[in-house]
Amino acid sequence: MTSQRVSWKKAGIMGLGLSGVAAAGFLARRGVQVVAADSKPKELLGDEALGLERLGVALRPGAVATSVFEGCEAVIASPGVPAGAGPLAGARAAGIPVLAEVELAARFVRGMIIGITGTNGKSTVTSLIGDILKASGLATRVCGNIGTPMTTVAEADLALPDEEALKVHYVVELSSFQLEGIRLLRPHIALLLNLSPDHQDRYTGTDEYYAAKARIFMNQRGDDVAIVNWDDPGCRQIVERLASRLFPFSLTQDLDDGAVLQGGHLVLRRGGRDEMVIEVSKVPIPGRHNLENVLASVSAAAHCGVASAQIGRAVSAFRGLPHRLELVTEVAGVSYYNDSKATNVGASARALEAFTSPIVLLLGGYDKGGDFESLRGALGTSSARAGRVRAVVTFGKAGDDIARRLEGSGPQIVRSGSLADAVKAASGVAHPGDVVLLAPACASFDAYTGYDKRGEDYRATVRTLVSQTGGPG
Ligand code: UMA
Ligand code: ADP
Repeated sequence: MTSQRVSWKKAGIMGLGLSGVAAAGFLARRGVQVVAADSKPKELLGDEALGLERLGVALRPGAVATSVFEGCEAVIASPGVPAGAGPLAGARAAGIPVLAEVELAARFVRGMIIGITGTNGKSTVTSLIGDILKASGLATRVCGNIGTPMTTVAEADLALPDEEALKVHYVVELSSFQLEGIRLLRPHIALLLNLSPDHQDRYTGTDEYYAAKARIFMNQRGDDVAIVNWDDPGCRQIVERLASRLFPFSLTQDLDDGAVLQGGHLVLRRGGRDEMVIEVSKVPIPGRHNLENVLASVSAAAHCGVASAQIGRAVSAFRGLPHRLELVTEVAGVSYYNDSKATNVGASARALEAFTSPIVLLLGGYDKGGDFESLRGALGTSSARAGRVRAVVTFGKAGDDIARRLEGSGPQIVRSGSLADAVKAASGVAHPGDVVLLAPACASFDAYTGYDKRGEDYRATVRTLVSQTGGPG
């Protein structure tokens, strides 16, 4: 195996989804003997996973023995496999390092790594930074948790000569699950966007979850940059022990050095000089949280050497990602928004801030241990947004539990069954001029394979309303 940092003859792969298939193929094509396990039975594995056998990968589907990785020199764990899973525990007990797929990839890339983490906004920021860098002509690869395994792009770049490879910018979305398994991965620019409780079905508490996020900074050195949300107390606390240069961003504070909001403009302040990047009114993605995302993205692009005017142009051309506060259509004067990617309470709370009209909020799905009571403040009559949420419609597996936990918080609570039932119920309680918002604060896995499928179902259901009412508007 050809890398200064990897010399394995035999390696294990745990989980044969996107990351596992990419990592297994990468290693097998480089002559490593690979054992790849997945708790699914063979008939449920995808064609890509089954195709690995042609590369000589030994597949171990179904009930996976704790000793399955015996004799391996490393195991690449897919992010969705909990650290305590038997085969991973077995590997660790045998002294075999358990690493993330992004760690494997990072050992082979020669360019600059821009790593993005935080509870919410990662994909938006990853994609916006990617757009800005591409628009300015830099060689850019967008990868990681956003959907393209980093190993896939790293493998394609192995063919580049050094002079080109050194110029590549890897914009990598990093989840807490991936960061758990890094050892040497060192982002030259690391972004921490925000911290709020999430994935409490996987961690023992928020401390453990936040500690996983903080690992993004652990290998940074003095000449690296840490871009951090200065309005988020949890983020500020984490950076107390930084080895790299801090570049904070804030919508509320006047920083000496950093990215700030000033006089209706997003401004980069460096070495006592202010550079206007874009007027707030020209930022095309809605909500205050997206201004934070833009501040974070322009900070990263500026540290890659992109000029402020060029950054501003690329930001104004950004259309946002599907399933994030996306307007589906208007039916009978009611605007239907799809924020299916709001899979935790923090994202749903921020989505509410994006509207001035009364809202009918759709909550429900697969509960990851969400603190729904913390939404009571945002919904309640005692809050500054009194009356803004007209009704909450709950749906899916967690629906009844959420309804119970929000009972008496202010708005009308309507219990429903499926997402389609919820849309129907919402259309019954919404008034013309209202917003119906799917920002469910839960994962989708009770009824869908992912947030995207749930968002597509929501769009389709809303469009059925259009045909029933005889057209939009
Ligand atoms: N599996 C086991 N044992 C287990 C759990 C899973 O064998 O205990 C197997 C499953 O049967 C399946 C495979 O592992 O065959 C799935 O692996 P995975 O869940 O790690 O998913 P991948 O397809 O490899 O996708 C992962 C990320 N998924 C997760 O973190 C859950 C993708 O992020 C990411 O895009 C992809 O790697 C490429 O880097 C998705 C995600 O939901 C979008 N991320 C979470 C989020 O954003 O909240 C963190
Ligand atoms: P991630 O990749 O971290 O899940 P996304 O950009 O996909 O982030 O957005 C996920 C959800 O969080 C969406 O519902 C979106 O509207 C919301 N969101 C985006 N940026 C922020 C932010 N900075 N703070 C809070 N919520 C956000």
